[in-house]
Amino acid sequence: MNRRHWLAHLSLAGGISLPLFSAGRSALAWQNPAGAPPPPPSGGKHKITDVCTILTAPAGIRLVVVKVLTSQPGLFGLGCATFTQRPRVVATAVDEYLKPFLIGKDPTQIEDIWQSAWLSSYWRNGPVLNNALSGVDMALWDILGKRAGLPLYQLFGGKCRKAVDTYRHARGDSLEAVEASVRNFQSQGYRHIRVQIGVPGLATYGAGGRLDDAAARDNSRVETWEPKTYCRLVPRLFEHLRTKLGDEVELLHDVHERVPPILAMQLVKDLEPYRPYFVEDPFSPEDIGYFEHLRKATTTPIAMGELFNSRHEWLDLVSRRLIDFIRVHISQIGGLTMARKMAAMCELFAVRTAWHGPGDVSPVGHAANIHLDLAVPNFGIQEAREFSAAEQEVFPGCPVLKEGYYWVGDGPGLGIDLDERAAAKFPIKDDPPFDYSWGNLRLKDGTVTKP
Ligand code: GCO
Ligand code: MG
Repeated sequence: MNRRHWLAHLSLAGGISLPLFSAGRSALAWQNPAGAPPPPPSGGKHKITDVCTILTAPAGIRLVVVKVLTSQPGLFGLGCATFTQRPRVVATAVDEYLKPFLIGKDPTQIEDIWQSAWLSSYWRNGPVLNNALSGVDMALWDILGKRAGLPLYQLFGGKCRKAVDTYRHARGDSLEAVEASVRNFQSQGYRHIRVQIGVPGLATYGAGGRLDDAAARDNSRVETWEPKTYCRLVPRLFEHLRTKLGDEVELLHDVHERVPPILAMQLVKDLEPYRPYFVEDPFSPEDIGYFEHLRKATTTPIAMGELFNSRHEWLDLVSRRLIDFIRVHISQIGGLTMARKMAAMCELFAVRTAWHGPGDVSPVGHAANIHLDLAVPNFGIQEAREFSAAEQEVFPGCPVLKEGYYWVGDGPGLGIDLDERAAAKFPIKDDPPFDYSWGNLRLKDGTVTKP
């Protein structure tokens, strides 16, 4: 078989991890009758010629997008590498470290590039390096799809569903305000709605923050939080919503890890009679040992994972069936290559996917989420958001929301573009260089607490 056919075989494999290069000669005989050694992993005709990051904030949130260019004129890929709290560090990891490692390599060798880039820093698994790797990884999948002329969901095995069911965020400062917000989403066709209620006088996650001292220096503006009132209020919110809205609507809630574990256990138990679709992040990654106790205490479905980086954080939770939804930020775990493996493993343990999809996932990252959502059998739900006019200008081909479902086009690859000129109109703000509210949430006595 000549070299061209060899490459065609690789493309057809669509990135499926066939052990082509580790197999012995006899295993390869059917493909390579002449007995010539297979080309090395970087032996393809097309090469990576450049890798760069684009930092942009069309919706005011700092986004990091990676672009991988190839020797084939006009063929490039895009990937999301957004770690909004530290965007410039990710850009450095891509521009200064991954780029030189990747130039000249074959962009179709996605698995090999993932494995080697991951090991290329020796120390691995952090949010910076994983996001950088993800930007490259998604871009390589995008390139593969464009070369094949197929949308990514097709390369992942084809659609398991017509579109992707989503949830949106309802919020308010009173029971009635949250109810009105839920009704508003229902009237737009949403069936799943996350509900968050503000605790009067406290900076409550998901319900509008309260800055205590707007006159203070940026880096010392404290927000105040105490968990007990919140833990009493949320079950009352669910009771109110079930009474007013009935049983059909699926209600979700995000604890955002900001409650001491034993209070979170009580809260999740107290919500059980109102049948939440899931309760998210009841514990922080540091308190992971509590999940087995929670499982014994309640049948409320649990979603977890947006802060996870490493497989060591989720393997045990999944294989011991301690959670129901895996909710990682795909770029945080290293991109689509790792997320596909995670989804496959979760499928075997009846854990469903609910990829993280807030404002600090770029439209490119949302497109990646959706392609995977379409193709995995164990899809659960997708956190969604509307894209502003500015975002649509910067990212032509943004996913579309219709009647509560996310849709992507059937263009090749991720099916989304980046207009670099438009992106330049929305530079990321360096003053202040990041959002100081992280790390400044404190209890009334001044003790710092999880955000
Ligand atoms: C969610 C999240 C986010 C995070 C944010 C941090 O469930 O959507 O908890 O809103 O707070 O992504 O940067
Ligand atoms: Mg969350």
